[in-house]
Amino acid sequence: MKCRSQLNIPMHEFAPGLLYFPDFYSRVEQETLANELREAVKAAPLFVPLMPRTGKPFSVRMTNFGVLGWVSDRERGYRYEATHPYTGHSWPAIPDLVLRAWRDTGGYPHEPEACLLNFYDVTARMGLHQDRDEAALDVPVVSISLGDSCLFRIGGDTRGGKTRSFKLHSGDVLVIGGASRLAFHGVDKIFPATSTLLPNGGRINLTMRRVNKAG
Ligand code: MD3
Ligand code: FE
Repeated sequence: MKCRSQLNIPMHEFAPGLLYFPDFYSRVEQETLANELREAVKAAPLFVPLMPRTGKPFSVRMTNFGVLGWVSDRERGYRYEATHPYTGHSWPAIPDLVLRAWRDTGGYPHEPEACLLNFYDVTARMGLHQDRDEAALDVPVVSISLGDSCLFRIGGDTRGGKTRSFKLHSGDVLVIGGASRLAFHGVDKIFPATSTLLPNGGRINLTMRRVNKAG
């Protein structure tokens, strides 16, 4: 397997375990990705997850690819499921071009089980949260941004601590592992009309994860 040091991909370490790969995907690759995602979303339509207990809807719409997908509803809360909550079908496969980011940046020798797609219209946000629904908390999360730029915020392992903000742009890849894996993070703002990739605007974020240990 070729690792990042053999591929000479520019990278900045924003914080321990938080690796930033600006413009990982070229414009042509981003267009291919957007077209592949459009097809996959026809098979696994975007849905609005609901908060556990309160049933409050997320402002972000979601779907998933891979063996397992992240879902949430009022009664059963956050969890990974093998099938789409409305169609009942297995999630579509993770596109190869998406897997390339995992293989070239994540430094983990096994394939991801889950790929969550978050779609933000220009008014959507994601509040500060930790990602801890995975048993494999030692494996990095690999995130791909497409479409309009956003303001991403990340803090430490406790709520209410100091946070830092970064802009993420279309084609960028972020790897979150090590000391950053349990950091609180969120998306404060989408910057409208900052990309021409998605004809109707908005932002797509893909996050690939290992859910279960080993394998
Ligand atoms: C930092 N997504 O899906 S991606 C999520 O842009 C999520 O849609 C955001 O937070 C988005 O859970 C942020 C970057 C990211 C992903 C996972 C992380 C940052 C993270 C896990 C731990 C710490
Ligand atoms: Fe998250």
